[in-house]
Amino acid sequence: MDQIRIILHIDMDAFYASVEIKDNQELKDLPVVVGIGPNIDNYKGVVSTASYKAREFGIKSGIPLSQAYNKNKDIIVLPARITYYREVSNRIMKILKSYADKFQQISIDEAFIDVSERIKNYDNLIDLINEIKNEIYEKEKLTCSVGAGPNKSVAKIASGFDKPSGITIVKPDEVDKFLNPLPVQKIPGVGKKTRKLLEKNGIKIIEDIKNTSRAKIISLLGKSGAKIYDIATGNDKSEVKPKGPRKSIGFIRSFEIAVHDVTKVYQKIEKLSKLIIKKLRRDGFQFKTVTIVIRYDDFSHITRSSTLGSYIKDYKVLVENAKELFDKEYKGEKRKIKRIGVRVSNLTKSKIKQETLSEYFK
Ligand code: TTP
Ligand code: MG
Repeated sequence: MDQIRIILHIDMDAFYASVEIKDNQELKDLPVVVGIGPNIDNYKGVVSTASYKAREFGIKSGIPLSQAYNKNKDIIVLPARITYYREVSNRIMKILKSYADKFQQISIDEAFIDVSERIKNYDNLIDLINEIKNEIYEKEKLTCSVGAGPNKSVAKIASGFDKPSGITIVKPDEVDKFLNPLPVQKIPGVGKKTRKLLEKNGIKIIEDIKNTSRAKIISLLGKSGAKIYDIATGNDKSEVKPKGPRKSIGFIRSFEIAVHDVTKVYQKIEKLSKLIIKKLRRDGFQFKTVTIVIRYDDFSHITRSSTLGSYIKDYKVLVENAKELFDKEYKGEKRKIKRIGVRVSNLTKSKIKQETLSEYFK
């Protein structure tokens, strides 16, 4: 028999907003919104997240700030400080790692930890979860919600079950009872489109998936159907695994004032390419694919890539390719540029011993 697994999913509550509130207690219990966009003081941009107070008015991630303002004229909009949130996140992840047999970060504010080895059964799990929550709260003054179960999807669904600051433990023999009544969109990966498709076939809750054959679900949803069926039936076997090898290296920078001047963009491309080569050399990689990201002053953005004939770690080749991609895209374009990014991917470990960096910055 397979060993019973104990997997936790930890998700910080209203993460960006909570970080802002902990730094300014006067904001506690107020409808706080963290905004991202060109001019958030005038409600131009989007809501990255909303405090739980703001959520009472229907304000949520992804809606325009103007819409949030219409829902509640008293909202307090704060600019996102992503670098700072990342620092806080890194410290939280370090705490989580210290409790884990296996650890997998999923996003800036959520992670899975497998604790099957150190806990062995579900009886004392609540103590461990409280210990984790307390340590995070003591050190960072932030709350999180925790879900626990015998597989990753059950843990993930469970962490969202009792937010904010909830703990939901689903023991192996409770999985069916827990999953059955939930709407299908609770399954990670089931978005609007899939939900509609399932609904059209009379499948609304997870129990309905179970009462349909695996083959039928696959014929409806294609490849992802197999995974969705397995999750619905409590058979998600995927492992908590640490982040895989690095897939890309890239940097993105903003212009203080949007530009139309190509030489200014070139200068940025050169700067970003130097940073990339520096990191590439330090980590011992070569690349094959070059990508640029352009964000215009109207907030739209495009991504363009080209793949070279062989693996390269050369600064000049990178700059030339990035500029070429840029030229192709920007020729005749009237809009100004607000942000430019360069990224290399398709990485392989470089076999040649690391040479001095200065060579690449001549
Ligand atoms: P989430 O964990 O999805 O949301 P949350 O932590 O704000 O709230 P919850 O209590 O429901 O977990 O996302 C984590 C952070 O990622 C969030 O604080 C802000 C950012 N984010 C965006 O910038 N845009 C988005 O559309 C979403 C969903 C999140
Ligand atoms: Mg969260």
